[in-house]
Amino acid sequence: MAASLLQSSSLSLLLVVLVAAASTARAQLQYGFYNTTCPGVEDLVRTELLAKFAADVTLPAGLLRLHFHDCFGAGCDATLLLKSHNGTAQRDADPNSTVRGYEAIEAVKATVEAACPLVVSCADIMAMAARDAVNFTQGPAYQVETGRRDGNVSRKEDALRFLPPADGNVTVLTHYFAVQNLTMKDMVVLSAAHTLGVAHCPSFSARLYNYTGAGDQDPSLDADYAKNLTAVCGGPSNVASVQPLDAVSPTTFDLGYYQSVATHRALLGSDAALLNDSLTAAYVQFMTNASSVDTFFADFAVSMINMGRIGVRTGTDGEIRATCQVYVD
Ligand code: HEM
Ligand SMILES: *[C@@H]1O[C@H](CO)[C@@H](O)[C@H](O)[C@H]1NC(C)=O
Ligand SMILES: *[C@@H]1O[C@H](CO)[C@@H](O)[C@H](O)[C@H]1NC(C)=O
Ligand SMILES: *[C@@H]1O[C@H](CO)[C@@H](O)[C@H](O)[C@H]1NC(C)=O
Ligand SMILES: *[C@@H]1O[C@H](CO)[C@@H](O)[C@H](O)[C@H]1NC(C)=O
Ligand SMILES: *[C@@H]1O[C@H](CO)[C@@H](O)[C@H](O)[C@H]1NC(C)=O
Ligand SMILES: *[C@@H]1O[C@H](CO)[C@@H](O)[C@H](O)[C@H]1NC(C)=O
Ligand SMILES: *[C@@H]1O[C@H](CO)[C@@H](O)[C@H](O)[C@H]1NC(C)=O
Ligand SMILES: *[C@@H]1O[C@H](CO)[C@@H](O)[C@H](O)[C@H]1NC(C)=O
Ligand SMILES: *[C@@H]1O[C@H](CO)[C@@H](O)[C@H](O)[C@H]1NC(C)=O
Ligand SMILES: *[C@@H]1O[C@H](CO)[C@@H](O)[C@H](O)[C@H]1NC(C)=O
Ligand SMILES: CC(=O)N[C@H]1CO[C@H](CO)[C@@H](O)[C@@H]1O
Repeated sequence: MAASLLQSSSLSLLLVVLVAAASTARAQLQYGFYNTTCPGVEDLVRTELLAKFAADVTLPAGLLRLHFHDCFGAGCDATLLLKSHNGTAQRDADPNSTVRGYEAIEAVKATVEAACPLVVSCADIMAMAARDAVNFTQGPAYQVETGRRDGNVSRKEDALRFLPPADGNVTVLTHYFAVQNLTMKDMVVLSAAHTLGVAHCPSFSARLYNYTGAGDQDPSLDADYAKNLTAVCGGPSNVASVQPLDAVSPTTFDLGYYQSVATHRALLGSDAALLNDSLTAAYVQFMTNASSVDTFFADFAVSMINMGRIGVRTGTDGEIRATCQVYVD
C-alpha cells in the first residue's frame, strides 16, 4: 500500500499521458542554458542568495513560495513580479498578499544585469532561487533547467483561478495540479515545501473557529495543537500572527512536514487533507520513517523540475527585462 504513489501504479496511464504532454516544454528548457552567454551566472545567484539567507533564515521559504506562485499563476514567466497601478496584476490577488522575497529577486537580478546585461530572465533567477533555498535549508541539491523568458502580461484573475485553496481536499488539490500538467504525486510531494515557512491566522483559522458553521473545530486537529493555535490567533479576526507550517523544524527542509501531518498537527486544511485519501495518506506514512528521506529528496527534485516547466516561454516568446518589477499599466 505504501508503495502505491511511490510507484504510481494506479496512475500509470495518466502519467504516460502527462509525461508525454510535459516533454513538449522540456525540449525547450536546458541545463546550463547560459553556459556561454552568461558563464557562472548560477554561482553568482547562489553566492548572493546564501548571504541573504544567512541574514534572514525565513527568506528561503519566501523564495520557494514565490516560484510556486509564479509558475501556477500563468506559467513560470516572472509575471508574478510585474506591478499594476490599478491593482490588476497577479501580485494584487489575495493569495499573493503574503508572498515574500520580491526585493531579494530584484537585488539578484541587478547583480546579474551588471555581469550580463539583458541575457538572464527573471523567471530563471526565480527557479534558481527556489533551488538554492531548498539546498540552503539542508534539502536536496538538484540542477535547474534554464532558458525561460519573461512574460509582460500579469492578470489578477490568473492567480485567483490557478492557485489552490488552503481548505481544499485531495480531489480539489489534485485538480489544481492536473490543470498545470502535474500529477497527484507531484501534489503530495510539493506540499512538503510546507516543511519551511509560516502561515498567517486567516489561512487556517476556519479550522479553529466555526469549521462547519456550528461554532466547531476541524475534528482532525490534534487537541493540544489546536489549543496552541487558538492561543496564538486569539480569535477569528487576527490577521497579523503567524504559525510555522511545520512546527517540528520550521527552517529545515526535512521530513518534519510529513511527521506534522501524520500526527494531526498539519496547519492548513490542505495539508491535513492528505490523510483523508488512501494514496496520499500512504505516501505521508511512508515519509514519517527517517530512512525515507532519500526517496523524499529525489521525489522533491523531480517534482520541482516538473513545476518549473509550467507554461514556460522559450525561444523568441517573451522578453528579457532589465528589471523584474516593472509596471505594466
Ligand atoms: C498544495 C497546495 C498548496 C496550498 C493550498 C498552499 C497554501 C499555502 C498557504 C495558505 C500558505 C500560507 C500563506 C500565509 O498565510 O501567509 C502557504 C505558505 C507557503 N507555501 Fe504553500 N500551498 C500549496 C502548495 C505549495 C507548493 C507547491 C509550494 C512550493 C513548492 C509551497 C510553498 C509554500 C511556502 C514555502 C510557504 C511559506 C511562505 C512563507 O513563510 O512566507 N506551497 N501555502
Ligand atoms: C499542458 O500540456 C499541454 C499539452 O502539451 C499543453 O498544451 C499545455 O500548455 C500544458 N499546460 C501547462 C500549464 O503547461
Ligand atoms: C552546460 O554545461 C554543463 C556542464 O558542463 C553541461 O552539463 C550542460 O549540458 C551544458 N549546457 C549547455 C546548454 O551547453
Ligand atoms: C548544497 O548544499 C550542500 C551542503 O548542504 C553543499 O555541499 C552543496 O555544494 C550544495 N549544492 C548546491 C548545488 O548548491
Ligand atoms: C472535495 O471538495 C469538493 C468541493 O468542496 C466536494 O465537491 C467533494 O465532494 C469533496 N470530495 C471529497 C472526497 O470529500
Ligand atoms: C479530512 O477529514 C476530517 C475528518 O477526519 C475532516 O474533518 C476534514 O474536513 C477533512 N478535510 C478536508 C479538507 O476535506
Ligand atoms: C458560524 O457560521 C455560521 C454559518 O456561516 C454563522 O451563521 C454563525 O454566525 C457563525 N458563528 C460564529 C460564532 O461566527
Ligand atoms: C504547544 O505549545 C507548547 C508550548 O510552546 C509546546 O511545548 C507543545 O509542544 C505544543 N504542543 C503541540 C501539540 O503543538
Ligand atoms: C523504516 O524503513 C526501514 C527501511 O525500509 C524499515 O526497515 C523499517 O521497518 C521502517 N520502520 C518503520 C517504523 O516502518
Ligand atoms: C509583450 O511581449 C510581446 C512579445 O512576447 C510583444 O509583442 C509585446 O509588444 C510586448 N508588450 C509590451 C507592452 O511590452
Ligand atoms: C487597469 O489599467 C489597464 C491599462 O491601463 C486597463 O486596460 C484596465 O482596464 C484597468 N483596469 C481597471 C480595473 O481599472
Ligand atoms: C506584494 C503585493 O503586491 N501584495 C499584494 C497582494 O494582494 C493584496 C490584495 O489582495 C495586496 O494588498 C498586496 O499588496
